[in-house]
Amino acid sequence: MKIGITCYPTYGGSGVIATELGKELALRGHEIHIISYALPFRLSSYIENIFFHEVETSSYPLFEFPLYSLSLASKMVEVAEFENLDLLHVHYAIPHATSAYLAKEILKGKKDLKILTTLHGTDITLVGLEPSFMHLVKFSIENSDGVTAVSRFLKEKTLTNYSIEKDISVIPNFVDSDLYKPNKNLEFRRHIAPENEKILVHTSNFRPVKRVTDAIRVVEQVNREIPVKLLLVGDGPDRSECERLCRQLNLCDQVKFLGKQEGIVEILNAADVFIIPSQSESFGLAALEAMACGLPVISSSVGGLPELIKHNEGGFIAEIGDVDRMAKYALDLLTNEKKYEMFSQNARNRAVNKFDKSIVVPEYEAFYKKILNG
Ligand code: GMT
Repeated sequence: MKIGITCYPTYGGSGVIATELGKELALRGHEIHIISYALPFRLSSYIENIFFHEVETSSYPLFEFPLYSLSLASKMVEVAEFENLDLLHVHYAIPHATSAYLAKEILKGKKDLKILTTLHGTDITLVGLEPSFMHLVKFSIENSDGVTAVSRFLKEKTLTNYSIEKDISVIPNFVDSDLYKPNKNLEFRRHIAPENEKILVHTSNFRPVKRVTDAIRVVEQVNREIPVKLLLVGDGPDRSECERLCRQLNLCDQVKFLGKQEGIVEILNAADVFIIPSQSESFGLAALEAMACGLPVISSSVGGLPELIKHNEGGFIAEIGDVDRMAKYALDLLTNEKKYEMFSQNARNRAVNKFDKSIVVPEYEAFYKKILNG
């Protein structure tokens, strides 16, 4: 198949899934055309069968605001026509699904360009709910040829919040478990913490929805009982607030801010437990990547996280903001070697058996075929 993929190219789960999907589809012999304003960060080297088309926006002085959605639609038309695409798979509804709809309409009569929209999370649960976007998101979803959501939670939210009756298929996030695998990184670990210390890790974009300060409060409590470090990977609007909290709680030695990092597998493998205390999380790709590396996960009980993490098997789930309980769970795991080993193995097994790319990518392929034949 000849497939166009549009996504946000910078940090963020939807861009990661879109790019990894493109890479895997290319390996399976499909021709992939990525259409975005920059090269996705996970596409760092040349891969056969993948072509990148950059969307440029006009800087004409009359346009006080860049017309990205329109430039994107124009580029979609151009690529679909000249590369003879079979379908366009857009990740994150705003504005990608709307631009795709426009492209499809422009091409009518010349070709029937099929559109598949994958909903990822904040496009539905946060941004899409803003009154200025609500009608646009509903319209764009209803006019896609196929729609997928990354969890049952997100599917239900979409149907109820936007009063949509369209069929939405659930295709979860996936991980390359040959790459994300247990491979204890003792060298890196020694740089971070002495041998007797345990290490918690959290990766995110430090947006308020991630509640990163909860992870710090958990570490404060755990550290009263056993020596522990927290690795914070990523950057974003809440980072300064987190740094301030560490100073206030006298935890500057305990909490290490690593900023944005490329070598996530190595960092995960230097840690013991992954913590994700989010306010809202439609799937939790970062937690899946940690599980694949054999890290038990402590999470909040929101969104799609309970679909990913089996409570009391490969991790623990607590109410949003219940820092006391999260700290208890962390201590339970970090002070009980046998239990830890069992949870670690369960986490890895669940990632491999349910969410490996070899299981999930064929689901997308089957969905493409269904749309093209429908
Ligand atoms: O808001 C974010 O965390 C980024 C966002 C994205 O679209 O890049 O992540 C969402 O999509 C990921 C991939 O499907 C999911 O794993 C994340 O759970 C989801 N984030 C939220 O729902 C907050």
